[in-house]
Amino acid sequence: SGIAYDPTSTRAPGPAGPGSLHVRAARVLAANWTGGSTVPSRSLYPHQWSWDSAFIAIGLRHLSPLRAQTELETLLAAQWADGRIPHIVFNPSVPLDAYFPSPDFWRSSTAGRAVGAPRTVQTSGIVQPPVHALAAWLVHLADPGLSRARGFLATVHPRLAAWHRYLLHRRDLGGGGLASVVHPWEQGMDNSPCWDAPLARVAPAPARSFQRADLDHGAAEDRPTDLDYGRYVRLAADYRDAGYADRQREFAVEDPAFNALLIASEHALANIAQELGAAGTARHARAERLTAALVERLWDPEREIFLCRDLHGGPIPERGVSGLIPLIVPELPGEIAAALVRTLSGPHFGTGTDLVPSYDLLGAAFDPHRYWRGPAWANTGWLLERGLRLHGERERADAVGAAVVETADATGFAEYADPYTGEACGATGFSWTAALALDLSR
Ligand code: 9WN
Repeated sequence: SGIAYDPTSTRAPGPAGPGSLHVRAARVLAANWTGGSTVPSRSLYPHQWSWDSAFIAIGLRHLSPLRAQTELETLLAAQWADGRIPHIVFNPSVPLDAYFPSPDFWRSSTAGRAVGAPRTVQTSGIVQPPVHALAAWLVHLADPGLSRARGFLATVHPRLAAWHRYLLHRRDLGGGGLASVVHPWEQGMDNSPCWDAPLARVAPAPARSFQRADLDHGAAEDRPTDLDYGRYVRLAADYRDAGYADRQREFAVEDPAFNALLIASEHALANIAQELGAAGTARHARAERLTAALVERLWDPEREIFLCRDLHGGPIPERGVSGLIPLIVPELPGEIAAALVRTLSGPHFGTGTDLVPSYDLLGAAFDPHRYWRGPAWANTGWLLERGLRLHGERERADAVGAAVVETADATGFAEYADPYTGEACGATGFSWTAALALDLSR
C-alpha cells in the first residue's frame, strides 16, 4: 500500500516541535476559523456544519478550550424553538453562489417559522447526527476550570436536552423508540449505498431547476451524481414546503450510527447533568432503553452488522460503516461487540491497511474514491477507535487510530481517502480530519 505509516507502531507520537502533526493540524484549524466557528473547508463548505463542529470542537479543545466552547455555543445559538439543531448555519458574508443549497433555498426564517426557526440567523432546516453532547462533555474535561468559570455546561445543557427531546419525540417516526432521518444529508453519509433503495422511489427535481456549486471545487468522480442531487433537492424542497413539520415522510430511515451517537450523547448528557449537581440516572436509563431498541430493530445476527431500517421497506440489506459505529455504545451486549469486531476485520471491511472503508468492499456499489461509497473518513475512524477501546480491543483501536493519524498527515488532512492506498480524495485542509487526527495523537 502507499500509506506512509509504520503498522507496528501502536500509538502515533504526541505533539512535537515545529513541523509536527500537531502544528500542521493547528494551522488547518486556524485557517478555517472564522471568529466564532470553523468552516469544514474554505473551498467546498464555507459555512458552519453541525456534526463537523462537534468533531472540530473535540480537536480544538487541545489547542484552545475557549475556541472549542465557542464553536459549540455558536452552533447552539442557531437552534430552533422545537429543539432541532440545523445542519448548516449560514455565514451571511459568504456569497449565495458559493454553496448549494444556499439560504434562499432553505428559507428557514419564513418556511420554518411555525416550528420556531430563528429570525436573525439563516440556517438549513434538516439536522445531522447528535455528536454534540459527547463533544460538549469532552470539551469540558479538557479545561474544567475555564468551563466552570464561563458557565459553559450550564449554558449548553438546556439546549442539548431540548435537542435530544426533539429527536426522541418528533423524530420517532417508526414508533419503536429510535430517531429517524428524513434526508440522506441528515445522516451525514450522503450518498451511501444504504440510501439507494429508499432514494429510488423519489422523483428527482429536474437538473435545470438548481445549480450545484460543489463541482467548482471537487472532482465529479469523487462526488455524488447529478441524479443523487436531484433527489436530495426534491426531498429537501418537499420538507421545506411542508413547513419543516415532522410527520411521516417519503424518505424515513432509522440509522444505526445516528442512533448510536444519540445513545453516547445521552450518557454524556447524564455526566453533564451530574456535573451541574442534578441526577443523571434517568438519562442513563433512557440510554439503556435506546440501546435495547437499537439491537431489537437494527441488529442483523446473520450478517453480524447493524442495518438501516427503511420505514417504508424494512431492513436495508447493505453493509455500511454506519452499521459498525454502535461499537461506541457502552451497554452493547458483549457478543454483539465481539461480532462487530469480527466484521471489521473480515472480508467486507478489512483492507489490510487499518483504514476502514465507508462501505462493504465486496458490495456491488463499492467505489474506493466516491465519497461515502467506499473511501475511509477520519470521523468514522475516530468513532471506531473509541468503540474498540471501550470494548477492550486495545490493539485494534491503536491500529485504527494510527491509520487515521498517518493518513491525515500524509494527505494534507484530506476529506476522505482511498481505503486501500490512502490516496487523498475530496478537499484538503479539511477541519474534522485535522481536529480528530490531533485528538487521536494526544
Ligand atoms: C451536505 C460538511 C458536510 C459533512 C457531511 C458530508 C458533506 C454536505 C455536502 O459535507 O455533506 O451536508 O454538500 O456534500 O457528507 O457529512 O457534514 O463537511
